[in-house]
Amino acid sequence: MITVTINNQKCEVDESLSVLEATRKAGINIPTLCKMEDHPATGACRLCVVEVEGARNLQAACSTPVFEGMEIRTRTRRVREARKTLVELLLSEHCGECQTCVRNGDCELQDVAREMGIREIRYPGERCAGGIDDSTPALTRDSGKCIKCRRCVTVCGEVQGVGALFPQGRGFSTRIGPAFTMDLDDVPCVQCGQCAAVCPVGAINERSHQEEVWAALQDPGQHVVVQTAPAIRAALGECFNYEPGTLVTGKMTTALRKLGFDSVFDTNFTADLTIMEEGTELLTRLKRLVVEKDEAVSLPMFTSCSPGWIRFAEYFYPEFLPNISTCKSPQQMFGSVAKTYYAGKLGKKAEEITVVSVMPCTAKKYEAQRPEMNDSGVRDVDFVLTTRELAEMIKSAGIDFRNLDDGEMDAPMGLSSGAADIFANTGGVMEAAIRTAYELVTGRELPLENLHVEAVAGLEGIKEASLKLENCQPDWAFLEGVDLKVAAAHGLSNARKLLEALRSGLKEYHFVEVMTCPGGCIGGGGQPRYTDDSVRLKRMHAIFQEDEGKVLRKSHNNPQIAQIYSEFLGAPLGDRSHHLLHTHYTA
Ligand code: HC0
Repeated sequence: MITVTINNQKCEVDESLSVLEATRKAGINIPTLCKMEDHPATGACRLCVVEVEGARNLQAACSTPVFEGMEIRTRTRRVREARKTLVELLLSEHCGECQTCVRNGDCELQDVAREMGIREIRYPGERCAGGIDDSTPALTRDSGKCIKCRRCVTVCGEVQGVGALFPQGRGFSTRIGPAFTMDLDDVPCVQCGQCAAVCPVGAINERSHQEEVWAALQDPGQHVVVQTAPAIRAALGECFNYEPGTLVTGKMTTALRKLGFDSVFDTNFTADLTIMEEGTELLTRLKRLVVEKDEAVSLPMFTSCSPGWIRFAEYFYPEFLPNISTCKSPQQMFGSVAKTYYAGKLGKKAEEITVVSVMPCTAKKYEAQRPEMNDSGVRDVDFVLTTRELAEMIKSAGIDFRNLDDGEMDAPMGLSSGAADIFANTGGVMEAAIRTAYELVTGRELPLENLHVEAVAGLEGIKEASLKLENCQPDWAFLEGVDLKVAAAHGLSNARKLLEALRSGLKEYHFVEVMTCPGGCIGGGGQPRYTDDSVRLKRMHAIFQEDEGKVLRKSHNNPQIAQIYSEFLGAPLGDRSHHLLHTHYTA
């Protein structure tokens, strides 16, 4: 520890801290529009300037380390005027249009301008070159609103390992975007929306589907079905001032009914269905390897539920496409069974059902419009709302979310196990699969108090586990003694590391889970802003709480899953399942 003086107060601080971190620990908030928790400083916005005794110029607090005896002043007239001028200059070139901006009321630039008491633009002049890029189904970019903070550049390049966005030009002419000012759809953007999740202003957002959903809800000829992803229930509350990690499953269900959805169902139901299909597929691949000695079988098998990951593999690692499970994601399985199985129960045609998804992920908007996702005969999922969009719809409908009673989801696609809940967390699909595979293969029940696979839980980028299969049931005797090796990666730069290790032969696994976003879906690009590791951990904890609070905790024990197989699908990987629930990907 070292001693520094902050605004004439002596403080003991860790010598590894920056001035920004040290002042925050001392309870002093310094504004910044570029620094992100969990990422090194870029010093791009300069809004965090402070005076340091002995230094001629003001110093950026985010990128200045503390030292013994340092004297820091955070609120002198010189500091306040410099910060105010910086914000005024940003506002002078920013195409704000605050009243009509999608970020009105949720904009970090608006917040600092208000906190600094800025009431006029003192330097009116040339505005940044605007330009809307709405080339992708998931995201829209508005360059005129960009403040060049470079947060999107950091997450796209370093966290996701994609590098679709970077700064070009200098000074006033600097543009952040794809190379040669191309559109996002022209470059290998995976549409994960992590850029939109960190953008402090309205420069990158999800493409809104709210108006289309309102129109469907008003259409008497449509039966409008909604499904909610596992991660929504642990984050939606943040839009209504609940602490991160507050579960709002029941209130969310009631709010969806009040919005006018005819049936309120759960993507978790098809997460359970995924475990049945994907587990069967994995065991089939293992049988080909072990019994038939088929060296051509593609192992490890990768999970297929995260559409940003699918796009990433298609762009960067097409040789691994045969390794990706043929299972559609739970979102897409839901759409195809809603428009066939459920439509049949209602006596309706697929065309008379509108399927709306609420997802934490912007890439789900892209996934829903992929040409192969129409096995019901029409588009399986019509519209995808992010968590943020659902919150906006609830607010604009005047629903008092905090005072809603808890509701229950409908049958026959609203019941799910705790194994489906944990799909939302990195490592969760793997754990859910292990819960079922272990019981099916060994015939032994896993005790409820011992379900978690600690080795694949948590925020470490790549996690590994192995499971020795012993005393297998006669049908699975070929797996006797097999050491099942599994791994889970989240954040695409971690997926890239794992794929490189596989490619070079450094690692070998049987089954690998890849989730596009850091932390898994709980950290999706459509979740409430702002998400850092502390928020991710709280949401993950809430998801485990949801799982642990259920009587039903294993996918194969879900009676509605048994019902859909007996009434409609037949068996996992059977003909109808194959047609409705599976697909394949090509580069
Ligand atoms: Fe996910 Fe999913 S768990 S991708 O992260 O598998 O978005 O929450 O809905 O489809 O179930 C997202 C979350 C889902 C799907 C499920 C999977």
